[in-house]
Formats: sequence, C-alpha cells, structure tokens
Amino acid sequence: MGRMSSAREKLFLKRAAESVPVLHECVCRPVGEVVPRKSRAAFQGWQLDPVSLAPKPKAWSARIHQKNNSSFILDFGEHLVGYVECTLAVVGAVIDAPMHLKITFGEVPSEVCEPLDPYHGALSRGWLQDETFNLIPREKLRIERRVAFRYVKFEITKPSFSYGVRFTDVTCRAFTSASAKKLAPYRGPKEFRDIDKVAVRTLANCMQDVFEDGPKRDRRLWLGDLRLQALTNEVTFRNHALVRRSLYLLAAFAPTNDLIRSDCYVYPKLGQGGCTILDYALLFAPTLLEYARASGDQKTARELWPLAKFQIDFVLERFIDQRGLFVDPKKYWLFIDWRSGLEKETPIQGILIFALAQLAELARHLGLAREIPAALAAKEKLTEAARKYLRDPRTGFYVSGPKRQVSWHSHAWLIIAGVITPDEGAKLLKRLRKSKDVVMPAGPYLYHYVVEAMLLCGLKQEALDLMRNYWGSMVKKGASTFWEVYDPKNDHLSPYENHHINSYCHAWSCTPSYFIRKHFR
Ligand code: RAM
Repeated sequence: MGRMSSAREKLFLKRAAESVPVLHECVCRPVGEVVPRKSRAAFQGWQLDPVSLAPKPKAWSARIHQKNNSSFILDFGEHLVGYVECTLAVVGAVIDAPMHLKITFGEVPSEVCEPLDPYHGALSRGWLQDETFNLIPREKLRIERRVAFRYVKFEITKPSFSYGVRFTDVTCRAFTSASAKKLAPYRGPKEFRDIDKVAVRTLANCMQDVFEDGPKRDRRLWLGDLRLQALTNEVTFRNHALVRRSLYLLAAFAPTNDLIRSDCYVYPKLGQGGCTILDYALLFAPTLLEYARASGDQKTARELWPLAKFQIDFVLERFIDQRGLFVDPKKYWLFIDWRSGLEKETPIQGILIFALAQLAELARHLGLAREIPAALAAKEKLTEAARKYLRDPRTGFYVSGPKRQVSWHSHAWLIIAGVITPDEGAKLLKRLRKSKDVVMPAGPYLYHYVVEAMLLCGLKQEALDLMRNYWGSMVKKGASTFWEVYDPKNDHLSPYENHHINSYCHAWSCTPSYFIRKHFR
C-alpha cells in the first residue's frame, strides 16, 4: 500500500514535532483507604467505602505488613494519569527474603475488587493494569509504566518472619497537556456543573502527548475520537497546538492511494496505525475545518486540504451506486457505533453528505472557490437519493440495509447531514423514542451525535434530558471520568468481551462539556 512520499511524511512529522505539548505535572496523594462492599445498586456491583477517614486518615501508612498475607486499597479521590511511587519503610534488622507484592490499578471499583484472571477478553491482557514484584524492599518503589487510575490495591504475600514493611507514602506524578489556567469556570445549573466537571476531567486526562482515546487503553490517537475531543477542547482548554499535532500525525502516515488510517501509534514510538475506518476518514475534512475556524491557522488547513478532499473523493468515486447511494465495499471497517447487528450504510450516507458540506465550507474558508460547486453538486445528488430511496413512505422512518433496519444512528446522521429537515427530524426523533424495534446507540460516541441531531431540530429539552439520563447517570454511579461504553441497563457491556478491559476515561465521552458550554451557559 503506497504511503505518502517520504519527503511528505517527513514534512508532516516535522510539523507535528513543532507542536509537541508541554505536560503539566501535579503530585497527588491518596485521600484515604477504602474497603470493597458488594452492592447491587453500585456500578458493576461494587462499592468502595472509606475506612474511617477521621481521626486517622493515614492509618494505612502506619500498618506493618509481616508474616501474613495482607492487602489494602487506596483511593486517590479522582482519576489520574501518571507515574506511581511508593515509599517503603522496613521494620526489623534483617531482610532475609524478597517481598512478593502485587499492585493493581483501577479506574473503577470492579478492577480492584474482582480478580482480573482468568482473562478471556478480545484485546491484550497486557492492558490490564497490574504489576507483580519480588523485591528487596528499598526506600522507594517506582512503577515504570504510566497508569490511569483512581484506586490502587496492594497485595503483599507472606512477607517474612524477620521483617515487616510499611507503606509510608504513595504518590502519583500526574500529567496532562491541558492547562487548567485556560479553563473558564462553568457557572450553569449544579446538575450540569457536575456533568461538566467529569467531562472536563475526561478530556484533560486524555490530553497527553497527543489526544489519546483512553489513557488506560489504547493510549493512541484515533480520528473519530479526535474530532469530538477537538470540539470540546475548543470550549475548554483551547489547546489548538495539540489538535494541529494530532492532525499532522494522522496525515503523516496516510497512504497515497488509500483512505487515511484511523489511528496512529504513539507508544513506544510514533507509527502508522493498524485500522482504516471509512466513516472516520470522511470526518477528516470536518475536523480540519473546525480546527481552522477555531485556531485561525490557515497554513495547516491549506497544507492538509488535499488529504481531506482525497478521502471524500475516494469514497465518492468508488462506493456510490447509480442511484447515488453508498454501498459497503466490504473492504473497510465501518464503525458508526459498537452496537452489534447495526446496518451502517445509511448512517455512512449521512456522514458522506455532511462531509461534502464541510468540504465545501473548507474550500470557501480557504478561498478555493473552484472547488465548491463539485462538492455541493455531489451533496445534492446524494441528498436526493437518500430522500428518495431510504425513506420508508409507509412509516416515514429512514431505513438501512436489506432488512430495512430503523436506527437512531441513521436518523442522527441524516439530520446532521440536512437530509432530514429540522421539522421532520423533530417529529421523527420523538416517534423513534416511542417505537419498538428501533436500534439503540451502544455508547457515548453515538449518543453525542444523537444530542447534536436533537439540538439541530430544536429539541433542546430532549437533548438536556438525554445528557441528564445518560452521562448524568454515570455521574450518579460514581464516575470520576466518563466511560468508553455504557448501557444504563447493562453495567458489564463490553465490545471486547470483558468489562475490565473497557476504558473508563474515554475521549469520545467528554462531549457533554461541549454541549453544555456551547448551548446551556
Ligand atoms: C476503540 C478505541 C477508539 C475507537 C475505535 C473505534 O478500540 O478505543 O476509541 O475510536 O476503537
């Protein structure tokens, strides 16, 4: 597969390197010790209760671990991303044997309350955050790996008859490239302040050397996540350089004769990602336009314009049938959402039309007037086809695939694309809520687009209710950052067949702050 010429790759990597962010450091300590309690009401069935905070909040640091197996869990009070260090004190004259210590980090309680093995998830076991040491206790134990967590569990197996160990201090050097100084306080209603706080922290903790999808997993840049992070960044931290860097990194590794890769490896070193998601590729142009508008950086927009246009032309030239409808070439990953069984052609039709409109806008923004008519003509053709062939005249709903599936996904994207007008959209969205056999979103990524569609249709109250009921219920269940997947009816939902491997601080879930700060001041 042809990659961009190495000169081009070099140039784009150079541009990305010009925007390497400053990481802000903060040294954090636990707020106290917690103990697990099974609770049917709690998220995934686990509650972590504080151990008598007063009068001895640091009782855990006085405890001597000796002879018997022992364990304890510390709560840092908030989700952190960084490097953990423990200060150990040996009590006793001789160290006659190494100490066996296991440390497990949890973004949510279940990770430190349940055994992580046996593990049968679909992704590498290596993402789970546990470390085992056989060590001669020294003064400091530094954990090399960067971790994302709120809770940390220490398990000490039979230390020794000759000595004991105290954990006198546990610290985390936490990092983010989000600058708290730039963040304007949000002064709206209390309920939304709570949601905003969690959303802002989610974004901040995903802002590292690039916009990561999740600081626990996959710790890399994904184009679809980037768009939503960049939108939220615009109304919060305004770190335009990080968006610029992320765009250039994706561009640097784009093939010359195929769609752009949807991800980019960052650790252990920069490199082309392994996935090509067609819908993400189409979102490159909208993301570039939004960046150009927010930052005023014409140079980047001009330099990346050909790549943005290429993605859309590539799909238009190959995967549109005679009628003007997108047909799945079965060659790329169509994502849209994690919902299994979802028919994706109609949502993609919507994304393509939206992308064409944004491409025309980008051309206008860059003074490339010659480019506008072709994009608008294609947009018209695809819009007409969608209205003619995708609307079921019997029900008025828009359908996708051979089984004529009705989904929130299709409606959200066709509204955003302008295929469905705001008036028609308002009626359809209200009817969708009451209809049976409608395919529901599976996670925050698609819920974002549902909220956006509602706002475009003037359904402000419904959009508020959705944020309150969806993201708000994560807050009620104790989230200190928003989760990658969440179904209020199934706490264990995982696209990877194991809830421990889910990311619980996930990029695409940070967008309530975007909506709240933009529309509900
Ligand atoms: C997941 C990533 C990312 C998402 C893709 C589709 O594994 O976490 O957030 O964009 O897949």
